[in-house]
Amino acid sequence: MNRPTKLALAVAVALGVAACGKEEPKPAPKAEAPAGVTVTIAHAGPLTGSIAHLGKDDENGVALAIEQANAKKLVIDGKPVTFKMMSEDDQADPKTGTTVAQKLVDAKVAAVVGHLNSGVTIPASEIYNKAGIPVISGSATNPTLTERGLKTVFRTVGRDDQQGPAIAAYIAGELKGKKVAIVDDKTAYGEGLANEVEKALKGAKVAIVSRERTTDKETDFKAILTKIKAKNPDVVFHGGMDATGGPMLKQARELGIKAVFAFGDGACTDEMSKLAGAASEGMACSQAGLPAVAASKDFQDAFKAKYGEIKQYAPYFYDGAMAIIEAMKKANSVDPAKFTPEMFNISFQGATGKVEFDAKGDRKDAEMTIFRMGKDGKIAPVAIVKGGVSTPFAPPAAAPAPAPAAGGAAMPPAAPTAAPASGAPKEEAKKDEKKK
Ligand code: ABU
Repeated sequence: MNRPTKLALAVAVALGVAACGKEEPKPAPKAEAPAGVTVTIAHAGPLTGSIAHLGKDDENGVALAIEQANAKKLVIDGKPVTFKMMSEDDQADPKTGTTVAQKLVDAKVAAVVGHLNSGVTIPASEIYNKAGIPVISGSATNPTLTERGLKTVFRTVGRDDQQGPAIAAYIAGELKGKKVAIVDDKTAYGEGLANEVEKALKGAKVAIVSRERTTDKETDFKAILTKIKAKNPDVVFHGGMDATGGPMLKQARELGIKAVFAFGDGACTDEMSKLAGAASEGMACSQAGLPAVAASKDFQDAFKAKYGEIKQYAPYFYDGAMAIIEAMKKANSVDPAKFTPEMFNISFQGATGKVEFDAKGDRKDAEMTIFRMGKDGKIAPVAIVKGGVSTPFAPPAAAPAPAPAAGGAAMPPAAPTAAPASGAPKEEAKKDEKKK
């Protein structure tokens, strides 16, 4: 095409467009995706110090719950929700715990899964309650936590007034304790549980020959152990964590104390065999919930693949985070003022069984487990105590196969006639004198 012809064509096209008043067609506007929201769920617990191994386990449980919830791409109130975790170290210290609580409130987290220690969770929960933020612990067992009428406080484990009678019945029954020495670490958990055990043992006409006190920071127990040795008890109960329980048990054997040692959940860990060595073999302990080996297979597989062995409370912290998310779904809101009341109405199959809360915020139908430490340095469940009834624990493989439930049902305990766990002492099903 020569130049004049090209020019004429361009002019003609321009005139044509102008005459029709038309422009180049634009692509049709896309439907706008609703803006997503990011919701922060906090974890708080001891991430440094002598029980950091337990705090980290809890944090991992919360992280796994959040990761799985995000994978489901939840939509709440019409908006895609992304959860993120903010985790803070309370150093197992009540004062640091309240500072952490204020920090989390100021950060406007939607909920807190924590703390580990009763003595930290109780004061911290006052701060969360004032701010209208729910808090749920997977380990704090002191009854006071849920006895103050606060409608924002929950726990996925049982209480020490359930756990104390359970381990006391084991001490009086299976261990045939006639003379028992009791020690506590002066924390809300340790002292409270020791008091419950003492009360239940006295009710069973067992003599308390010594009542000693230490602290959760102590490392040398020789002075109190020397006093205990003079009383020649057949069982020693310590209300404290594994960080004190392990060294105490080791030092007791070094002093020639032959009594069986018994503990609550704070010292009911495999860590005891690392801290006490061979002295830990045969120790008895209780947990205020089902053992980790009875947690749902889905949970165990996912947790172990990512974090390794479950140390203690991870399934309970996982269920704590799941409970918060369930309440948000039920309320169709991520606003704590709207979803917190729904915590009392949720019901779901968690890693630790059916999760429901009573009017106080306590776990409904909490089950207590009794363990013994084996030669292999691992605690093995020997009995489940529920509603005051003790049933021998059967490993999940021996239990009747449950119908699979969404989220993975926890394995039920064996029927009362089932065989005891291998290597565990023989256990007879029996009724506790006190039904809780
Ligand atoms: N339940 C034992 C450890 C946590 C606490 O209650 O302090």
